[in-house]
Amino acid sequence: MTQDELKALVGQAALAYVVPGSIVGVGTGSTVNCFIDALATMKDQIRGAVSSSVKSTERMQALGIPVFDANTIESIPVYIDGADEIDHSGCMIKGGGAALTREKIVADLAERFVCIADESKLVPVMGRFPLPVEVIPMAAAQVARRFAASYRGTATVREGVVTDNGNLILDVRGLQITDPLAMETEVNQWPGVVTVGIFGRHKAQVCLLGTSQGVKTLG
Ligand code: ABF
Repeated sequence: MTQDELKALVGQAALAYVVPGSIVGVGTGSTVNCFIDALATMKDQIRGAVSSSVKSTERMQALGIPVFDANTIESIPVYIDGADEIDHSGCMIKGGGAALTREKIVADLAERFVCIADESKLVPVMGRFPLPVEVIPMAAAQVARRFAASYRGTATVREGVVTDNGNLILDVRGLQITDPLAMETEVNQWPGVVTVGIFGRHKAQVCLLGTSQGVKTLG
């Protein structure tokens, strides 16, 4: 099966985790786009969605799915989102789509995080995918220096990208993220860091992995 077919498979499979009558937390990326398209087939069975990006909002609104302001919601049963890498404990690297901040905000509203990904995303140790970090523009150089000093990482500004929140993305290469929680906690404290793309505190409780043998459910 092609990677796109695997994404469609898990996007459809995620419908099983949608609670009828609820507001659904919706992530960002090409795999989530498959989920959004599948969700539209049951839009009359949900109240609507809360979105993690302008792109996902626009896709859902075009399909007739109501999108709610996160500030009007106290909690949601489930958040469905993709990942750039996921390890066997459910920790993830996210942010390849530059939506990591709002993704983490919506994940924080959810009782359960269901990650949907093709099998290429499952790794023993994260770090091969460059770690995205959303930063306040004036702090980009200093945060890059901190990654070099603390983790021997090489951070570069993602060219041509401004996030939905008006910030920059650093992509950090050369990392071996053996303790995701520790790195997430440390980097979060650096001045100018808005969000680090390690989802350790907000890891996935369930991962639907698209494989050539079908959907594997981890967790
Ligand atoms: C999003 O899913 C991002 O955090 C991550 O970069 C992306 C993965 O995108 P895709 O499904 O297109 O591989 O949540």
